[in-house]
Amino acid sequence: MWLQDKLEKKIVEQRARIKGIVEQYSDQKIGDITVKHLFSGLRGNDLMVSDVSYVDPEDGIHYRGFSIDELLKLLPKADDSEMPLAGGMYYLLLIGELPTREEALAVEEDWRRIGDLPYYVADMLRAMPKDTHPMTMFSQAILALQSRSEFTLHYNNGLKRPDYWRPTLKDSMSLVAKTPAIAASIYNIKYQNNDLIPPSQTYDWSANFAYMINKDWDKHYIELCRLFFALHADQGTGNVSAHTAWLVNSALSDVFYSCSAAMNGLAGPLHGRANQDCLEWLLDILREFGSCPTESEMEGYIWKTLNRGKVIPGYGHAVLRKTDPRFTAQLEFGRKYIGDDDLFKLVEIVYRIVPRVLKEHGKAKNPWPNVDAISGTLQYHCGMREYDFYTVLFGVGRMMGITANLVWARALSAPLERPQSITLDILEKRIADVIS
Ligand code: HAX
Repeated sequence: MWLQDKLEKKIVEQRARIKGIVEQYSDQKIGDITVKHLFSGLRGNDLMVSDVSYVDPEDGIHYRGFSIDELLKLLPKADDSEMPLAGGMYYLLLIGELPTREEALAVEEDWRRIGDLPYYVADMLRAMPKDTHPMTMFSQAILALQSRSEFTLHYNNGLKRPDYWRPTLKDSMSLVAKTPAIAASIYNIKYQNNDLIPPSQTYDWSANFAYMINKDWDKHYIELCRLFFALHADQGTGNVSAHTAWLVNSALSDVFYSCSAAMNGLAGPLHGRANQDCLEWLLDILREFGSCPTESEMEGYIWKTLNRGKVIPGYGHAVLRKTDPRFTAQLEFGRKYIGDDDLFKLVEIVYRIVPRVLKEHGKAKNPWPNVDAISGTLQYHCGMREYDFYTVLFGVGRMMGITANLVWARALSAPLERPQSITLDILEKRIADVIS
C-alpha cells in the first residue's frame, strides 16, 4: 500500500501534465511519416511516450533520466555488495525518484512476502516435453498465473477506469516478486534433478534467484545476478517485448497476459535470444581455433559469418549508435573478476575487430556491441552453462521495466492501440495524389 500511496501522488501530477499538453497542443505536428518508415518497422519515429526509460542513441539507456553509470553508483546496494538492490531499481522505475535504502529494502520485503509460486505452475512446467525451450516454459508459467489477476477480477466487478492502475500495480508486484522463482523452477526442472527450492526469506530478489538454483555459495555469481538484472531492467518502450506488452495491455488484457506475450517477442534472435546466439557463436570460434584466435584469424571468421548471410550476434542496435553502456558495465565486471578466461579474452578480441569489419561491410547502422555481446560469457564463466536459458535471465530483469510501464499505461489511460493499415493500392494512390 505504501508504494501505491507514493505512486498516486505522481499519477495525479502526470495526468494534469498530459491533460495540459493535449488541451494546448493537440494538433501540433512533431514529425512526419514517410513511405520509408512504413517499410522499415517504423524505426526513427517518435510514436510512444513513457517516462520510465529512454534510449539515447549516443549515451544509451537512461532509467528515469539516470545513465547506467549513475545508476550503478547511486542506487542502494545489497549488504556487502557493490551492486544495486533490484527493489531500489523497481522503486525508481515506478516512482521516478531515487529510493532511500529503506525504500529499496521495503520493496524487497514486499516481494519476499509474495514471491512463492503456486504449486500448479511447477506441475505444469514438469508436464511439458523435455525439449521445450525455456522461453516457452517462461511464457507459459507467466500465463498460468493469469487466473490470479487482481485486475481481471476487479474489472469484471465494475472497477472504474481511473482506478485500473491499482490492481495493475498489485499484479505487477505479484509477477515481479515471483519471477525469480519461475526462472529457478524452469532451470531446476529442465536441467537439474527436478527438485525445487522455495525462495529464501532473507535474500534480496536477485540473490534469491541464485539461491533457488543452488548457487548462493558463489558470491561472484550473486553479484553478477544483481548486475545482470539491473542492466536488463528496461530499454525504452518501443522494443519488441516492451511494446508487445504495452499493445496487449491496451486491450485491457492484464499484466500476466501482457507479459507472457512480451516474453514471446523477447525469445526472438533479433531481440533477447541474441545473448544465447552470441555465446554459441563465441564457443564455435573457440572450438574451431582450439583457443583464442589471432586478430587476423578472427577477422576471417567474422567475414565468414557475414558472407553466410548471418548477423554478428551482440552487435548493432535499432536505436543506439555507440557502444552500449550495458556492454561496458559488464566488460568492467569481467575485467575485474574473470580477465584470464579464454572466452572473456575472446569477447575483447571480437570487440576490437567487429566494429571495423561491420563498418567495412557497410550495412549495419551501428557497428558497436550491445548488451548481448558479453552477458552470456559472464554467465558461462560463472558456471551457468545452459545457454538456451540466458534469454530467461534477460526476461527476469526486464519484467521490472515492462510492468512499471504497464502500471503507468493504466494510470494515464493509454488508449487501445489501433494503427490503421492500408493496402498497397491505397498507398500508391495516396503517393500519386500527393506528388501530382
Ligand atoms: N551483423 C550483420 N549485419 C547486421 C548487424 C550485425 N550485427 N546489425 C545490422 N545488420 C544489418 C541488418 O541485418 C540490415 O541488413 P539488411 O538491410 O540486409 O536487412 C542492415 O544491417 C541494417 O540494419 P540496421 O538498421 O543497422 O539494424 P536494425 O535496426 O534493422 O536491427 C538489430 C537492429 C539489433 C536487430 C541488428 O543490429 C541485429 O540483427 N544485430 C544482431 C542481433 C542482436 O545482437 N540483437 C540484439 C539487439 C539488442 C537487443 O534488443 N537485445 O534484446
